[in-house]
Amino acid sequence: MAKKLLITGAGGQIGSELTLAFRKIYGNENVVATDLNPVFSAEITEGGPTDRLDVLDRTKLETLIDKYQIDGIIHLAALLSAVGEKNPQLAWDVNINGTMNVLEVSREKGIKRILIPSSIAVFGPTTPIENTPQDTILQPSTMYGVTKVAGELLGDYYVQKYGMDVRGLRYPGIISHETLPGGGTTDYAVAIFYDAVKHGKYECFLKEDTKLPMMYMPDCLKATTDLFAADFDKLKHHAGFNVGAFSITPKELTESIKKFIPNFEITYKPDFRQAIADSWPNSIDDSAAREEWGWKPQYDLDAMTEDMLHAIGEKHKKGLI
Ligand code: NAD
Ligand code: AKB
Repeated sequence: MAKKLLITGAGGQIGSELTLAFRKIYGNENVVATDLNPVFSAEITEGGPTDRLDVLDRTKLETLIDKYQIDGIIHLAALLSAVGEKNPQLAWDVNINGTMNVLEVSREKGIKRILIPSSIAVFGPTTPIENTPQDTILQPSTMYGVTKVAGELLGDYYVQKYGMDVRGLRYPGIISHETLPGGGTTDYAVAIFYDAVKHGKYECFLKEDTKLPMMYMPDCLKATTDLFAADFDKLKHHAGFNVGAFSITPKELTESIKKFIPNFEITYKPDFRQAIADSWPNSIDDSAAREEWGWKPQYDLDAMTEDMLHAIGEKHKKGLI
């Protein structure tokens, strides 16, 4: 079992909270937060080690592994779907070459456990859209999806070829209130809450009936730390576990927000992200994750909405947003 962890891309939407979740379990001093742009919250900076790391800089990765005696890596650094479509070459470079650096350096240095998140973006227009199976067609239509499929295949290859312990899970859209999302297609489901609290209205870049799988951050943190801790011998899959929580359309999310802010108004102005969303599943079959490492989400739509509106409302009252 790995004891000293390094997290790449730790300043992002997920890393900014996942770092603290891992520190709670493994100890503050034992989780090193790194990012290309190492601007972390005070809680992360004051609580434990931080460093600058560009995942394309293999030498620096080696140096940090030696410096902190790292034996586990959570590799979050990536470009997401919408920013990836604006700069596909950079998305390929960071997502593929960054992942190869992490895997190769891990192989050379005998890293005990590596977790690399994947995404529902591995699926595409030819994938069954409802209750998308664990093992199914992976023919994505975005560069982000292409890199995530390759990342899963590489992870599984390193397990088979070198006997390494590489794991990953296909996150749905993650909804949270600490750090803003970094440029994905599911970002509307975060932006809608900020605009609901601040302005009472929101202009959505997806159509009202676009159904996508989503998950609230506390469930994302639990899924990730649970998979990282799971017994290797019980895993039949490795680098790409489906994990589901709830599936929603912008219209359904609006109805949920209206239970708390009755006058909330939404308008729709779909842009290039609509085609990306249309290529992704409506819902996910996560029975393999449930069977192999006990996955079970806790938040449904209304529980998430209530929590999000409360947290963002508090930020608004304090003048932070
Ligand atoms: P994010 O965009 O919020 O954060 C990514 C971080 O990576 C940023 O802090 C950025 O500075 C950093 N980064 C970019 N290039 C880098 C480089 N060359 N070297 C080091 N760091 C670099 O992303 P996120 O939402 O926190 O996603 C984390 C992981 O989870 C990614 O692999 C992503 O594909 C996956 N994921 C996220 C979601 C979601 O809804 N947030 C859904 C599915 C999968
Ligand atoms: C995105 O929309 O790109 C991400 C994801 C589902 O991978 N949130």
